[in-house]
Amino acid sequence: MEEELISIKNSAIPLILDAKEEKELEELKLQFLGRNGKLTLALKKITKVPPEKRKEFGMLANEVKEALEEAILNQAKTLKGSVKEKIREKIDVTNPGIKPPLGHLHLVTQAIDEITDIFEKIGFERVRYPEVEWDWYSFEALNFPKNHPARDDWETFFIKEEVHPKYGPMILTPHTSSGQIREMQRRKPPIRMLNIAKTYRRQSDISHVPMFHQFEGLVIDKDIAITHLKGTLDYFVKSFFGENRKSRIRPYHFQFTEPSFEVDVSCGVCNGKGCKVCKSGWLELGGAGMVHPNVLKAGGIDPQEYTGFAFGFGPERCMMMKEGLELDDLRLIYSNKLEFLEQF
Ligand code: FA5
Repeated sequence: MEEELISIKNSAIPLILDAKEEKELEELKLQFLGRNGKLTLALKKITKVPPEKRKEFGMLANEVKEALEEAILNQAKTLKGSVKEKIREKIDVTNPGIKPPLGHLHLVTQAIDEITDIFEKIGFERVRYPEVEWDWYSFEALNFPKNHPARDDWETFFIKEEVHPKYGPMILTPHTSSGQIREMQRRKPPIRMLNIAKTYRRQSDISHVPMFHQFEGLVIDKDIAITHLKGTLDYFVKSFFGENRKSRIRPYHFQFTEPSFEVDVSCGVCNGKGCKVCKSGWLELGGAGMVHPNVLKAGGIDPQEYTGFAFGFGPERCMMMKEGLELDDLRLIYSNKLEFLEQF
């Protein structure tokens, strides 16, 4: 029986040293040391060895087992080394490496950064308020009575949550105007707020995305008038779109501003004369107006003492107008298509 152990050792070692691949080595390991391997089966025969010889048999068995394991380990190291050597032979280490491709900021992030810089220069402070908001901040405090039909224009996503006795249902902010009230609650005038945030509406078509951004400006101080609003809009339009561009305000209706306006920027192609791109000479930017006295009251500010203006635009649309982009589908902006994104 001892001879059997020695013969296993003598046959296994040359095979191990001859193995050319790791797989072959694995197979040899199984063949000799596996559960039904030759050595394992031979060891089981220890019960047949006379008791006085068992110790000696055991020692020899261990010796053979260790020898095989060590040979396998060494051969594995040798094989790894030779693989590395082969790779080294193929690679010319003096060649310059391949640079991993570098990404860049998304075009909407670029627009947001630029807009922030423009407004910070004239003292606006960028703030952020919750994306998941109470109905009260988005509607009621903004002078929309409960069940007012104008609420339908902000096609709102509702969160399945308990309705708050004062603040009503929980929603995803459909516009950044909710930040007006939060800002008034946070500090006393003078206020110059720039609230840029994600906004959500149940809209998805070629000119609407369900998640977009808005930037909301709010200025509250003593004697703030429409001229301040118009001056701010002109400053923004010239800084963002170019020195030769103009802004225009048209009468409109929002619940939370009085008077309210729609804001346009003169077309960059025809400079306000009217062309194929714009038709009227103007492109629509967003909404604006003088803060409604009821909104000031809801924010804890005395409308007898203070007045203010607000505006809310979409950076996605601003970016498209600036770049002169005529996207067939606005949803492309958030499609993660590299061919599109790499252009900006
Ligand atoms: C508002 O949301 C008002 N809160 C704006 C405002 C603020 C008025 C302060 C007065 C004072 P409106 O629903 O028009 O207004 O949205 C403003 C801008 O958001 C639009 O001009 C557009 O640029 C952008 N916008 C609205 N819905 C979408 C949408 N689904 N996808 C992409 N952009 C959108």
